[in-house]
Parts: sequence; structure tokens; C-alpha cells
Amino acid sequence: MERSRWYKDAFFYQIYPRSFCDGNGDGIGDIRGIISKIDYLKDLGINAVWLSPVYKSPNDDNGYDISDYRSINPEFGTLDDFKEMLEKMHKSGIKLIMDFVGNHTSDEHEWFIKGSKDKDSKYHDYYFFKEGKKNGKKPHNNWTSFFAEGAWNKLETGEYYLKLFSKKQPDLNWDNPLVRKEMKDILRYWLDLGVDGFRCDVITIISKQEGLPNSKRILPILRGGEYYINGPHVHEYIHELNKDVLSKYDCMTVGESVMITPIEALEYVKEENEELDMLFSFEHTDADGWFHIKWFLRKFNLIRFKKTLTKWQNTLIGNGWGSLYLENHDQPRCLGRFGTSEKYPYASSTMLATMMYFQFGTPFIYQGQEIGMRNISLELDEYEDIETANFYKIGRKLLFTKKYLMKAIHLKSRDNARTMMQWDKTNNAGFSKVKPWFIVNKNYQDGINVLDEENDPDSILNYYKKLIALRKGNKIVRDGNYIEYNKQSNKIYCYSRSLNNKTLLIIANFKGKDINYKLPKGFNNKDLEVLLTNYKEQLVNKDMVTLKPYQVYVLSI
Ligand code: TEU
Ligand code: CA
Repeated sequence: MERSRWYKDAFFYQIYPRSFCDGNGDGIGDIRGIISKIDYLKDLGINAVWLSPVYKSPNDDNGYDISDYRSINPEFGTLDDFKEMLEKMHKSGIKLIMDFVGNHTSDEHEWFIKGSKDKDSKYHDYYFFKEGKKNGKKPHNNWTSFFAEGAWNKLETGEYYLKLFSKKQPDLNWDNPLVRKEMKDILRYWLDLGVDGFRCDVITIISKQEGLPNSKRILPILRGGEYYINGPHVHEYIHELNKDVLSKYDCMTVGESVMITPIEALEYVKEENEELDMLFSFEHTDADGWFHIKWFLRKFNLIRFKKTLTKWQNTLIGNGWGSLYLENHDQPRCLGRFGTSEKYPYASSTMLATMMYFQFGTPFIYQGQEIGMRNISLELDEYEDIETANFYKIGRKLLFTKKYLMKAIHLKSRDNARTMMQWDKTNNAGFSKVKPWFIVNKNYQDGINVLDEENDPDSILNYYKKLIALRKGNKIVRDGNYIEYNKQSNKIYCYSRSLNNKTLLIIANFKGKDINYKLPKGFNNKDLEVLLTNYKEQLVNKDMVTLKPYQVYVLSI
């Protein structure tokens, strides 16, 4: 069928269901809660939702460990609730994509239960079970996992299995055609129910080098990555999903990638390759980390940040499609992170959003981003996330100080993004009538909540609404080219988007002070109209713009 490629005009909102809204009063967000907020989503102006996993799961990794791909976790509701949500979203003009976690299952999935017990079971070949070395004392190779521990776990049978995330997330063996068939059946099942596509969890690591050879990397950080990141058959397998299933529906896919360059990304998203529609990459979130390892803190550097974004823009425009985001359920809150300051919450949040979402690609916002939700600082034992706990353990083993580790956790723990959505000033921020499964940030009482912001015309929320409305349907933002100016400035990010003689110039101040910015060549003495700015002051002259702290302008020429 001819696909409409509706995603090119979509503005996405990511829902992390546990923390979004509790409909039945047990302290855990759920589908009825989401249904009760569809009007809110519609009013915000978004027209697509990415829903993090709601499948049956023992929640070792909050749903990214699936024990049954075809049923809804009872904590979240029933399949009927799901169908009702989907229908109501569609009626409100909102598409819904699910999270497809295909690299691994839960160890409580029946495939794993059967395969781990019985070497003769067909399910034994669904995973990577291997005899140990040195009389079974050592695993098959020296790989390490994403969650800061070894990549193997030993079973009572004496066999080990590969798990690139937690012990309860065994990796599936995609070289087995039966596994690929199962995966295609699952995609088809949800598409037939009417969902509009998938965010594909770590899809770029599904193909592992045959034999799972020892890694030559010395540091215990993603050791083995050279044998599975963009592994040998990954393009073949994704193309197979596309050809046999995805291409038969008017759906969209966004793949989560791991350590990827824009050139490598193109191979997944070039339309003629018939694989995925776009990828999430992480390079720009590395602006305050080293070598893709977020825990190695470094100071944000605007020049480096701009360079990364520009490189991705220039590679993708004209050749493929991209995604734009500042936050998700694995990332800390953006306010105060990307060169901005919590001293200027309104200006900082709105500047970042404008800087990001006028670029080329499909925009994604994460729940709470639109009201300027903040990070949390907890004691170690108050954190919920498995990655955080494991990181601390290995960090101590590697002799990092407690002080450094806690600083890194405060800045980077995934739990920063997993506090309850702040709806109003009532108990538990209106998320639930009872104490929620995890922290509610107390600042909901200080105006950081949906209701207060709806009533304040100058709130972050109302700015997001304006921004979303302006972006949607704007052909220049959708299809225009991209040129960056004053690349060496460590204060200003300036770029233009042009299409058919119409241009938008975006100028963002990343400093907490006034800046006079000389317009780039070619923009002097032109008729400039301010399409959007985050201050009442609009100081635009013939060749000079004055920006207040964290002010941003979108000028139309
Ligand atoms: O994340 C993949 C991934 O690369 C992360 O584990 C990343 O290393 C980490 O979050 C950085 O802090 C996806 C999901 O988004 C994540 O929530 C899951 O835990 C993971 O896959 C396993 O399914
Ligand atoms: Ca609930």
C-alpha cells in the first residue's frame, strides 16, 4: 500500500504510563487515567502519542521486560480499556504508537521459562544459552551490559544466557527465523487492533556477531558493543519486518539507536532502504557526558552541542527523516541541563523548546516537559530505577567516591523523569488519591502543575501550546533547508530554515544576560516579522537584535 507518511506532520507526546495519571486509585498510573486526559492532550495540540510499554511485565525495568506481548499489564487495565483509549484518541485526531521491545523479553516470558529448562525445546534457540568456560566458572565471553554489570547470568542448569540489560531481560536470538516470525506476528497483532506504529526499543542492537566473540575492549563499559551495535544482519532483519508487516499498514516507526553516527543512521531511515522512518539518536544528549557514557560528567558546551545538532540536520535533510527531542523516560529533565538555568525557568524552558522544535524532523515532547518539570535529588535508597542502583554498585567497585557517584545520580538518574505528572495543587499533585509508587516532586505546590499553568497566560504550558500550533502545518519547518550562523559563538545559537524564498531565522540566547546580536549577512535591512518570542520585549532593529536572558526569537523574512 502507499503509505501517507503522516509522521512528517506529527507532533508527538510521550506517555510513561506508570507516572502519568492514576485512574483507579492504587497509586500507579493506568489506561483509565490516560483516557481521562485525552482532552488535555488534544488541547495541547499534539496529534500523536508514543506510549511506553503497557504489556504484561514483572516490572524489573518498568515494562521494558515483557512477559506477554499480547496482553495488557493488569496494573494498567484491560485490553478493553486499551481499545477504548485507542478509539477515543483516534476520535480526537490523535495517533498512537506503542513501544516494541524486541531485543529481549522478560525471564518470565513462557519462551524463556521453557527454553531455559529444556535444551531440546525449540525455545532453547530463541535466546543465547551457552555453556560456561573454565569448567563452567566463567561465562562464554567478557561482554558487559548496559546496566553496569556482566552480560551473562548463570542458570541452575549450569548454562549461562546473554542479557545486555538486567538479569531479567534475556536477549532474543534474531538469527533464528522463528524468533523473527514471532516478532512479526506481534507487530501485526497490534496493527490489526488499530495502533499507528511503533517506537522500537534498542532496535539497532538486535543482531549479534556469530559466535559471540570476546571483546578486545579493556574497560568494562559496553564491552562487546563492537559485535552488536549495528550488528551484521541488523538491516536485513529490519527490512524483513518492514517488507512483511510494516509496509502493509499506514504506520510509522521510530527506532531507538545506540551510539550511532548520522551516516550510519541514514542506512536505517533512507526511504529506499525500506526499514524505519526515523531514529532517536543520543549524540546531542552527550553534551554533558563523555563518549556516550552519561555518568562521566562534563560541563555543557554550546559549541559542541550546536555542532552535533547541525551535523545531524545536514546529514538527514534531503536524505531521510529525523526526530527531535529534549527529554524522555531515560533522560533527566532538560531545564538547567542544556546550558540553561533554573533561575530562569520560563525563559530557559521556552528557549530550549523553540531552539529544538523549529529544526527538521518529527518533534517529541515527554510528559511534564510542557510544564517545566524539574529533576529530583534523593538519597540513594530512595531511587527506584535498576540502572541507578547498578551504576552506584559498579562505581564503588571502580573506586569512584560516593560524592561523585551521588552527584552523577542527581544529575543523570533516569528517575529524574519518572516522578509523577503534576496535574494540580491537590494531594499528590492530582496524580492519584493515594500515595504513588514513586516520588511526587514537591514543587507542584509552587505553581509547577497543569492547572495553575493553564490559568496563567504567561506559563511554560501556554507557550508550548503556541509553539505546537505554529509548528504544525508549517511547510518551511517541515521541509525547509537548514543553515547555521556564528558557529563559534558560545552564547548564541542561530540558524535559518528556508523554503521557496521564505525564511525563518531562529536566534536563541544561551546566557543569563542581555546580548546584542548582529544579524548574519543577508538578513540586514530586511522586513523582519517576529513570529514567536518568549519575552514581551521585542528589540529587533535593521541589523541588530537584543536578546534578554535566554530569550529566543523566531523571525520570519
Ligand atoms: O533504552 C536503551 C538504552 O540505551 C538505555 O538503557 C540507556 O543505556 C540508558 O537508559 C541511559 O540511561 C531502552 C529503554 O528506553 C530503556 O528504558 C530500557 O531500560 C532499555 O531500552 C531496555 O529495554
Ligand atoms: Ca492505577
